[in-house]
Amino acid sequence: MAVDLSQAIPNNVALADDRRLQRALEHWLPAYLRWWRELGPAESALHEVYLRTAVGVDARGWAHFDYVRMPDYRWGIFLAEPEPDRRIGFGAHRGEPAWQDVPGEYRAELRRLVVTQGDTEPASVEQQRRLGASCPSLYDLRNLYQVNVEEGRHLWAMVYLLHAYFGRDGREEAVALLERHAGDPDRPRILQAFNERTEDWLSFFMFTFFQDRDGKFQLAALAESGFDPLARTCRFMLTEEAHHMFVGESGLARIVERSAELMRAHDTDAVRPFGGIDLATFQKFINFHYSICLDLFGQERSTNAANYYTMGLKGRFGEDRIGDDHRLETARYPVLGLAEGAIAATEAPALTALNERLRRDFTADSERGIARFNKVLADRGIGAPLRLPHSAFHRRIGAFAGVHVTPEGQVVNATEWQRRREEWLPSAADHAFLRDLMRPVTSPGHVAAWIAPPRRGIDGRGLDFAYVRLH
Ligand code: BYC
Ligand code: FE
Ligand code: FE
Repeated sequence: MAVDLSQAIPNNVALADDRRLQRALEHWLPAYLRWWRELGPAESALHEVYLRTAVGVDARGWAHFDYVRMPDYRWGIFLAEPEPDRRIGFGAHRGEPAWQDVPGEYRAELRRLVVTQGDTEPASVEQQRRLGASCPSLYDLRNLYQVNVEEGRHLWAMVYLLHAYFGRDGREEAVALLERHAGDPDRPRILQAFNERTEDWLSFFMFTFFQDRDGKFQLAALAESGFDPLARTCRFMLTEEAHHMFVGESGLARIVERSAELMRAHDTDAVRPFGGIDLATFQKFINFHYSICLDLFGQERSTNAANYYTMGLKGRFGEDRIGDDHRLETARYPVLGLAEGAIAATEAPALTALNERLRRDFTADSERGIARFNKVLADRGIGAPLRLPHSAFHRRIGAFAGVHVTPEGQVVNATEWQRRREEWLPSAADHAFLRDLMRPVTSPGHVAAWIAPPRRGIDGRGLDFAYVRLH
């Protein structure tokens, strides 16, 4: 399916052949641009940013780099190529042809999944709005903006589905996606982690490491959907998600590298006086971001999740690589819960435990990243101290909401929790320290002292390349 770049809305869904849909989306476009101007990256409208723009859905279509002013970015609608004769891979409809339209009986559930997914995309842009003012380098600033425009495109992806397949209520939902805002007390974003603040670059890299990884797993589960347009949209979004996680993982690895150098040079863990971020602070940010992201998977036992699966709307991560019946009517899965004041595993029906299963896949993937940070430390002679906290730590959704659990998995009372909270989670003083530390570095080739330079540039460019021309 050819990509049509001549249109106001670049797309590979033959939008020009569907005048009504095209007009509806062109009507939504100014509202989107107003939102970008008001709640997108602050004071960025005139900057020329060396961005990658999708001009096709294969690997080659991804190779287009040029300077772009972000309001002129070509946000488009791109679905992965259709798979001939695709069949539904799981649930009650397993083996039936994938749906090219919304099955009427599942319309409400599908719309809800699309809206929840769509809500997170602009939320993240809002959360990251002010980071440009404290960027550690032009290279990093460009990466922030690349992530932002792609999250904007992910919003377009979901808005396309709402407009094309959900009629009038879809159009209303598309408007509402621009009316809820991250952290707005009256109209917050749907999922709590998308209402938190992302004020400094340690938080940004943690966000792209953990929260975009939730994106990876949720999108992978939706990429299995029997509703083929959703599956194809998510498959293309996953190619963008990989870059977001690269930004997070490499950013955090560079911070750890710099901290390790300072620890060696000054023979101390307390590197703040030398302009670095101490590992104790780094660990607290891991604890915070990992725990709020665990909440994004929903409750350990969820009839919603069971229904989505049985209906064929949302599968498991790597569904076709799993060697079972893909219906799960009788299968069991271990789930953690609280029994007589202690954390214990019990067996639950595998269908209701699907959120928990996806969460575990996410944890395993996160562990691999943490191991890489520990390798950076080990290579510099520092023992492996970074770790993920216990999955019951600092939870607001599910079996451990309202229970106080230490990062080691010890249940404690409220007094003990309050007394030790700042040992485990970022404090106001930690945030103030980072705010103070992070002053903008905007001359080409220069990098802030709290982070090591990147290994290599973007698109074969050097580290002293002007990745953003500031205006
Ligand atoms: N916060 O049965 P349960 C991304 C609600 S990130 C607030 O367990 P379910 C991105 C739940 O709605 C990926 N409420 O829920 C990353 C339900 O409400 P009702 C985003 C929550 O449906 C970075 C009730 O609690 N995509 O793309 O099984 C940058 C019962 O819970 C939360 C998706 O999430 C929460 N954390 O699971 C940019 C995929 N958790 O029915 C972008 C689509 C649960 O009682 N969403 N609740 O009113 C889903 O698949 C599901 O909605 C969830 C929740 C997995 C989120
Ligand atoms: Fe996204
Ligand atoms: Fe992302």
